Amino acid sequence: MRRFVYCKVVLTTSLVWVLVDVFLLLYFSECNKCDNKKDHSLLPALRAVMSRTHVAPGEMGKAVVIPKDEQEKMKELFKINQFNLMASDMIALNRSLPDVRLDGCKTKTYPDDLPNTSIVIVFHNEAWSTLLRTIHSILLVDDASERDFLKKKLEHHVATLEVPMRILRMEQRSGLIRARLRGAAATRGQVITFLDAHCECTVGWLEPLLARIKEDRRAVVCPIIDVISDETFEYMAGSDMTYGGFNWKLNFRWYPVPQREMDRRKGDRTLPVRTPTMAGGLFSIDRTYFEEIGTYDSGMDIWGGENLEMSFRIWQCGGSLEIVTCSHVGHVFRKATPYSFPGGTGQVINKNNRRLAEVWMDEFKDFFYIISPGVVRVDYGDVSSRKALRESLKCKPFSWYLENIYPDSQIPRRYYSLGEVFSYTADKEIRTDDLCLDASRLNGPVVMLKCHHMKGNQMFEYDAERLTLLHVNSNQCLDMPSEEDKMVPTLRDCSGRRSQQWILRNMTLSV
Ligand code: UD2
Ligand code: MN
Repeated sequence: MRRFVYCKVVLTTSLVWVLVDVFLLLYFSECNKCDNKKDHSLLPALRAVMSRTHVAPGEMGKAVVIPKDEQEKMKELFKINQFNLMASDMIALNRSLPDVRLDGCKTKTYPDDLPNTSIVIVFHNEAWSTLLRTIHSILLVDDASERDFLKKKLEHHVATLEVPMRILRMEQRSGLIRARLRGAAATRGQVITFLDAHCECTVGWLEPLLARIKEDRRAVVCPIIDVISDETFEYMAGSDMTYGGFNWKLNFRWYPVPQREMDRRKGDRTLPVRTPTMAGGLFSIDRTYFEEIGTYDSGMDIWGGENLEMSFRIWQCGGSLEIVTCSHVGHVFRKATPYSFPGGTGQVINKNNRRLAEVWMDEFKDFFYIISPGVVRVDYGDVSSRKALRESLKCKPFSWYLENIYPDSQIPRRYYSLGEVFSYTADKEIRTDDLCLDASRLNGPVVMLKCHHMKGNQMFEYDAERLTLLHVNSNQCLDMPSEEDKMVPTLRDCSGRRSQQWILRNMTLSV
């Protein structure tokens, strides 16, 4: 079944018309559980909460606490979407949220002739209240300015608007990547803004995104993603001091913004952060640039991988990916997925990851294959058209990306060897993902600890003739485990014994 929601909202500010095309690309499968109208009257819970707080639940982004006697029902309802549906349903669709921006953002001004944007929201079995709150907050967003006449007056104006909405239904479950492609193809705005279906936009979220694209059409921009608690729907500001990375398993991860990026911005935290990767759900991109850079890989199924694929592609092919720290949008982060993955979760994600590794990562894909050995058996289909895209856009190699965009990556740009388990890096660490072999005691066992990049206890010197790994700090050699070491490799005085000889595989640099 296909259903598309299209709604067009025209908002006026004093000087400009802001045109917002809101597209909702919906996917529904036959599903009885997703009908939230089934018998779960919220009245008792609502009354209890309101009598305690005197304000409507969730206002100003506050947590909703469900009374004790409703908690059984709450737990039941949680399973439908993997978030607290009871709390969500109690919160107004246009609840108020705190202004969580940095002070320096509140006084920024933007050009009057910002590009307009279409907003594409794909969803599969989304809850009614979270979806509507997403749409509603988009409308609120556009009255983002702090001018008085844009408050009550505009609210009344919006209430009188005829909001045409188009709903497209995908014929079959297509996954978020192909659903977004479908939505994007139907947009007419100068910019496309993608959102998940359980978001809440805060004051002033859109202008800084559009302004950055106006400055540079090859900038792909993300807001700071604030956290809406899956348990209480409390709204919590995300940090401007984290940016996107990934580990050897190709999981997206947040990491602290490194000093070099703070320095580049001369310490001004209101300036966009250049981020190696994006979370994937919330971003704006110039519509023609989206086409030019190869939209998405339509060979990817259901969920996962498209965010890294797009991140690598943007950087390697001449664009930039940024977190615009003056823009805040909330998102309900869930601990588990509420919907099925036809074909199996692992299978789907591994297939998508293989596609991106094969096309974009060059020899560095081996880090992914080494940490998840089973993956090489997953069929990833045909990637020849994506390789041709990379060719035609004359994109840079992955080593360039690691060196220039993501030098703090868990994947070392320079390494001597990549064996069955570990890599031996140019920094002389013996490393797997973000863990390094570490020894702190003479004659002691080695352990895996978080890599600290300070050499010290994590530095091993390889001697290619004697085949030894010398732990420089202790001047001892890495020795094979024996019974009494409980099978853990140990440091011992260097003796030249066979048990101290290590062969590094696939040497790429000479030690
Ligand atoms: C994150 C992203 C998400 C996507 C995903 C990797 C954020 C906040 N979210 O996971 O956008 O990049 O990583 O793929 O950055 N959906 C469909 N059809 C499906 C499955 C999902 O339309 O078959 C919709 C779903 O209803 C939601 C959106 O796609 O609106 C993203 O799915 P999610 O919320 O489960 O993903 P999330 O936030 O865990
Ligand atoms: Mn989501």
